Amino acid sequence: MNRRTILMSVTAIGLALTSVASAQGLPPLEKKERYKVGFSQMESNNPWRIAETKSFVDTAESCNWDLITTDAAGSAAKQVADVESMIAQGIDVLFLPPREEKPLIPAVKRAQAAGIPTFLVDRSVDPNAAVAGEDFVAFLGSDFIDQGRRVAEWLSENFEGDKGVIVQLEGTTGSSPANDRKKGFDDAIAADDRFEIVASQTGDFARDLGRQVMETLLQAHPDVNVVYAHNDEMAIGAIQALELAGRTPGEDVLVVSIDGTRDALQAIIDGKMGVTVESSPFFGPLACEVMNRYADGETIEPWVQVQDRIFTAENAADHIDEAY
Ligand code: GYE
Repeated sequence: MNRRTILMSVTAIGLALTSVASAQGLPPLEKKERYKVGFSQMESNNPWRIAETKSFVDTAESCNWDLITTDAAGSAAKQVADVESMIAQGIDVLFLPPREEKPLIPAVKRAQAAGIPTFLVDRSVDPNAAVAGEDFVAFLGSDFIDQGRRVAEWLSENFEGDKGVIVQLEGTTGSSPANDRKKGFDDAIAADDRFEIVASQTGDFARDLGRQVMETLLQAHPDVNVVYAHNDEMAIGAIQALELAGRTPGEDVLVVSIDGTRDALQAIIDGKMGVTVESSPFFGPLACEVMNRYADGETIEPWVQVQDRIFTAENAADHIDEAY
């Protein structure tokens, strides 16, 4: 073999490897001493988001990450731009919690086109527009439909009245947890004919908006006796609105929600809230483990599912010290 044939065979092997990777649609991740990692946070206006970012920052050293974090301040357009800027900075891997299901698709596709393996964390994208295992490596997160279903089942078992008049505070419109927590709850609660959902409106996963929306809905539906909030921050906002209106959460209104924040566990201990189904923000260690498996050449399951606990008056005090 002369030098030219060696070169040609090396090129052929290179081409073959590239075509294997692109046949699977996923860019490979080379094993390295250190990785330049991007984490594109969507906003930092609640304890859940802050705990998630901190989990990535705390994992960086032990996972050999040079970590770049951004904060899109609640704007999907800025989150797309943040991802583009990380691509320009030459990240090896992207961890992305897409604020909404559709607007972040271009960011996912651009990262893939730039050869950057992308893992969606905590929220997913529209499965008709981008597919795990093809357009991005995997989704790491909870089963939101199941979370909504578990809240409905707890409510059905623990509500003592004859008629449950429910107000639902939805998360960010167009986000995967808002879509799925609504679906899981609505489908399951329909099985118990004591309940009626009289209003369902977005509070954007934010405490203050949750409070404002609850104030308005209370005027239209003074007979409400159940509030289902898609996250704890809105549940706490709703409790504030109820108290301001002279109601007694925990006595004349049952408040139920999802996440497991410190304030929610305290509200359960204080008897103001009935249940919160866990949705953990501590993704750093899981992200590290899955990234290393991918770098080792393993095929990653399209959905790396997180198992969630449930917090009620029975166990809230046991878990408040580890809460955020
Ligand atoms: O429940 C909420 C946050 O995407 C699972 O987003 C997450 C949700 C979480 O803002 O508090």
